[in-house]
Amino acid sequence: MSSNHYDASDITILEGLDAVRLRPGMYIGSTGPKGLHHILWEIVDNAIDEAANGFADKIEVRIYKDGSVSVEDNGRGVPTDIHPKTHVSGVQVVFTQLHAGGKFDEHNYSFSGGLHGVGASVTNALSKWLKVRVWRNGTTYEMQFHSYYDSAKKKYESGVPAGPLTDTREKTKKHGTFVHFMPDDSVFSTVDFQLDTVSHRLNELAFLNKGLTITLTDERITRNEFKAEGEGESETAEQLDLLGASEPYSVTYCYEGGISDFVSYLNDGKTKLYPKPIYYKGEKDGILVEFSIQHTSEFTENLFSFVNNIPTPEGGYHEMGFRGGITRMLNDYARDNKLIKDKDANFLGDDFREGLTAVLSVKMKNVQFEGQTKTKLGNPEARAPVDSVVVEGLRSIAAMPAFKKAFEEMVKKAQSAARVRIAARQAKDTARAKNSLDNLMLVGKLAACSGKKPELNELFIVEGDSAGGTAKQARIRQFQSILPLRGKPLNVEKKRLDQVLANEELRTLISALGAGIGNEFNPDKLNYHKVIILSDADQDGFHIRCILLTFFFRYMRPLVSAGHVYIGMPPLYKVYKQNGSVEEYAYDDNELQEKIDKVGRGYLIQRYKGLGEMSAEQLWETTMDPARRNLTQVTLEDAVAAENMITMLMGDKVEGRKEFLNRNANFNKTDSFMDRVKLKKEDGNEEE
Ligand code: TSJ
Repeated sequence: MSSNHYDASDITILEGLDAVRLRPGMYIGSTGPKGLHHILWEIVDNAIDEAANGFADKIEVRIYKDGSVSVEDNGRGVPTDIHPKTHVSGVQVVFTQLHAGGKFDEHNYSFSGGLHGVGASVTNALSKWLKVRVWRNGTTYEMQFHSYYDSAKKKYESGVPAGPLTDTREKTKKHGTFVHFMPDDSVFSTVDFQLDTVSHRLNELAFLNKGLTITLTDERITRNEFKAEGEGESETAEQLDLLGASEPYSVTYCYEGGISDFVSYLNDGKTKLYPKPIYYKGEKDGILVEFSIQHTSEFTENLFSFVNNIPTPEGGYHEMGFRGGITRMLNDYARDNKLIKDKDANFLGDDFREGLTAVLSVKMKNVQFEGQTKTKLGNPEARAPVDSVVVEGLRSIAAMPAFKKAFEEMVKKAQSAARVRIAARQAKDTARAKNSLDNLMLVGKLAACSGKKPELNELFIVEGDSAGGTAKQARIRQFQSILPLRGKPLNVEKKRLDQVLANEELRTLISALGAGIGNEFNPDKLNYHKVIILSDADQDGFHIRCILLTFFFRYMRPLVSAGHVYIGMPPLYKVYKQNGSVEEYAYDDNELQEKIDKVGRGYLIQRYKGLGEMSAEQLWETTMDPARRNLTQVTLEDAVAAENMITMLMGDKVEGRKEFLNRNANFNKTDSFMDRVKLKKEDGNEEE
């Protein structure tokens, strides 16, 4: 009857995995590209934990030609001994029990949880097959799982062990874990791992885990093919051989400086106020706090925060603690050093944050993520410990002679920021007064909707008066507002708030949105929950889109991080028949071919050079009708990439821009700020 016992425990285990397959969204958010990558991150997180505990310093990720992926670390190896209660190996537990993570790591330093942290069993449940190899105790263990349709039982079996964990008797000194799996194409809408998504995230993880070496190899593409994408030309055959260019594309990330290198990377191409980023790591009340800062000559704040290695673009209590700590310490420092007169007021936090680039990485248990995109830390208990570690860290660094100059520069910058703040306040009051006078004029520009529910309302920012006019005719007045833009708005990169407010086009936009600007931006006051940029699919249109995104990113970041910004995608072509019997729209060249094939003989093609060429009816059915249009949401999933892109595209550092555009022109993906902007670069344009 002992085999019965085994079966029984086996069945409960399988029921767990069946639940995952039944409702994958509950465990990984979606079955789209995000969900697909999620099951890879589940595995990577396990290896990262092992590294964070100090048992591994190398992680290798490999994407194979058949679309499968593997992750290997050089840690202790997943425990292989038989669990006394369940009578199965540790490896089997990890891959067949939901949330098995906690079983082994009670005594370890593990902060998995939150967005990821559903466990490796979820990856197993959603894979066609999964193979594990563990090097441990001087030998090599192997185990396999698979998922298949059982026609006798008329149901899907998920993540079933093909056999028990076996000792292959292959002696080795090696230790570590290797997991190789094939995502199930009957679960996911796409099983195509995106090289740029995977490499961005691994790069980020390398920054966040100082000294950890992460290698990514993509066997689907050679080094030369990768290079050619970036440069538009390739080497001769002999040159290729010398470079090993026919080898698979491979990249290694390792940062001895950790998040301090991260800050240097973010500030690449900017003018720094002091040469080296400041770095500190401390712990308080069970919360680990690591931060690095460096000021530049720019005017906006750039804080990239993470909780348990997960980006938190919507901020939260850790950011509040961080900002509070900086303000408190620097005001104290300024007073102690007589940089503020006894009778003068303290600096405001904003003054210290002008031109600040910072990375904050917090590690804690029981994280609560909140916000529109669940990327905001909702644990109030994080605030005070972060604040106090920041104060303690900055104090100890300020006491070091080598950093004296840096702190003096910070206060100097704050002094100039404070001066401008006072001037800007006056400019803003004028702008406000002017705006109220302008309101009548504004009505002329903005065709406001009649509905009063911001969550339903949409604001279309349309390039050009003529397209603006068409959009006004096409819209549904109840919930769609149209704001036509005359010419190009001001490029706000490197502009101060007072200069931004002096620009009429942007003022109109700010007042239409109704939520303020800069640090006073309040998303609760927004008049529109969808802000849709509608520009032509040409160079100028791309540039206008970049300018608007830069404006939102620099001065209304919560608008972007909460997912309120969208890019409207007008079609590039219409394929039709003379007699009017067929009309098909195509949004890119591939689709054009599809539509031509679909329409058959005797078709005509119209190429739209701009929105202005469309009739109201065409604009409505292709671009504005919620049921048929093709909107792309701009999100801050990759705020770091967005930051780099903006510095590169919109700033004054020209070098690198062309290569950057070429490199990114071929990716055609769906959900980050970058990608949106990448779409337009289809023609490989450099603007300006
Ligand atoms: F979860 C997983 F199986 F998918 C996976 C786990 C995948 C990969 C690539 C690595 C790992 C992993 C797990 N690497 N290292 C570990 N370590 C343990 O599981 C481990 C080893 C020893 C002990 C111990 O207390 O002796 C504890 C743990 C958690």
